[in-house]
Amino acid sequence: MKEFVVDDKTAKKYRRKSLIAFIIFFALLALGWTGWKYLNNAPRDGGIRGGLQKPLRQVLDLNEEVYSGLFSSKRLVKEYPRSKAAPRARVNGDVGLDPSLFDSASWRLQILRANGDTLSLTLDDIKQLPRYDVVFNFKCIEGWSQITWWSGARFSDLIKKYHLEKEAGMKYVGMATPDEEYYVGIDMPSIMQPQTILCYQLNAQPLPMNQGYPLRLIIPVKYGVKHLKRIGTISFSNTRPPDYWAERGYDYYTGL
Ligand SMILES: Nc1nc2c(c(=O)[nH]1)N[C@H]1C(S)=C(S)[C@@H](COP(=O)(O)O)O[C@H]1N2
Ligand SMILES: [Mo]
Repeated sequence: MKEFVVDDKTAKKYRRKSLIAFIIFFALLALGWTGWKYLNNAPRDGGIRGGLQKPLRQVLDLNEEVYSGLFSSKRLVKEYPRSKAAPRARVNGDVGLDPSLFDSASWRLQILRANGDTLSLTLDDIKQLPRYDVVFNFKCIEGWSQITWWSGARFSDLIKKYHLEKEAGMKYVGMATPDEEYYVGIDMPSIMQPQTILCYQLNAQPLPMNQGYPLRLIIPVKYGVKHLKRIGTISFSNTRPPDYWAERGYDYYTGL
């Protein structure tokens, strides 16, 4: 049997290599630890529970700058045949949907105009606008997606019909549930995109209560968080309106 011998020189070489590997390992560990401590102690942006660490928010804001710069309202989200739509759409999120606090008879869509007036619309007013159907892959940041079929009126048609051009010249739209428990802020190019609808039907049936009856937002260029169920008020502004999930540390833009 042939014995495997390691000469002194080789042994020395490997001892040195191991030592260097250990030094690098501990240096990286220390660097990671310092970085982690730095992030944890960094000032926060002041949302719920103090909000998100500022360096992390800066990364999200940079994402927004890049993605909103690339955004084109001419680019359409992929649509599918109705036969591909799930017969039972998944239900997720019930903030602002307490059925005991909702009176469907007195519901109106309240649109706050730039001049301070409020435009108060019924569901029939919305149904007067041209109907638009969209079947698309609905994506939630929690990691699921589902092809679903929604119908309603294009947000851009509402703007035209009610002469909200001045309002549409602003940077953001804010929406809130009637009880103001859930609220979103959306950039104007995304809400004016032709597939964004004020939606009153799912699978050609009135919206179920837990999916936003009587009217919800469907905005295929965004993740699920922005598809506010049960719209109570719509407002316009040049500064970011409050946003439920952004206040809890999520991305504000949440574009797809
Ligand atoms: N009023 C209200 N709207 C909401 C939510 C909510 O909790 N309350 N959750 C959002 C989230 S996270 C998702 S994924 C979608 C889910 O819509 P669905 O229940 O029709 O699937 O609604 C969005 N709109
Ligand atoms: Mo979601």
